[in-house]
Amino acid sequence: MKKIFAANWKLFKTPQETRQFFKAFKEVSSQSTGELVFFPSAISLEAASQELVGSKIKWGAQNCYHQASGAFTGENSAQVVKDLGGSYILIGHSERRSIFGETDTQVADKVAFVQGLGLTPMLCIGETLQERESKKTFRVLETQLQLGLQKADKSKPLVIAYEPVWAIGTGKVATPEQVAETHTDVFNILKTLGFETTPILYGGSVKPDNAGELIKQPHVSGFLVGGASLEPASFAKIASV
Ligand code: G2H
Repeated sequence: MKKIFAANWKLFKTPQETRQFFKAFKEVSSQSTGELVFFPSAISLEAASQELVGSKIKWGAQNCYHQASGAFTGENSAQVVKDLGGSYILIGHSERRSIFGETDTQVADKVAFVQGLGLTPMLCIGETLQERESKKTFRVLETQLQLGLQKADKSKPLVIAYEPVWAIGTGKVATPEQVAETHTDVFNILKTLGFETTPILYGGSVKPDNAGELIKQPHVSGFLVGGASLEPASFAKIASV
């Protein structure tokens, strides 16, 4: 299966910086045989869509509402992402859950809505440090997947991103052993739920110098990269492992 290398730009990069990134990235990215996906911030999506016309590089939004349009002030429309040529929507990132209070029920509605539009949801799951230390990791991931996928269509594309919350933007990457063990758990949970062919990405402080080891671990189908995706050469290196 083709590896997936996804870039989560969070609230970084203006439209102009987005255009500059892609001009530089196209020069350095030819080594990657994987599927490349970018998640710019909402206001830079149109710039990305214009820069990527005719390219194999995919893109999408970091969040959406579970309806296409209406009186939902401040929300993003996945329908508009689709109309602009986007392919993916990131759903349930830990920052959405912890800062904006997004629940598993909302996540489930978004996953179903995005699949219904013909886009691919990239559903993020992960445990906090406290949950890991109190040996609740498996249960937390199982609950997030059971609830988040309760309305999902098994016949439609879906990607899972496992991101331990304690490894996000902290520089504390999970060890290869932790990644192997937890990705195997996620795979087994997905299998029980009937989603055994779903790619499982790892995210959390992935860098050019740790990507090579992490990609070799069982059930690691690629990466979701934050900080190290903001610079073209750095992300191109990660996407070439
Ligand atoms: C986790 C990740 C990207 P970073 O949020 O989703 O960010 O690679 O900076 O830890």
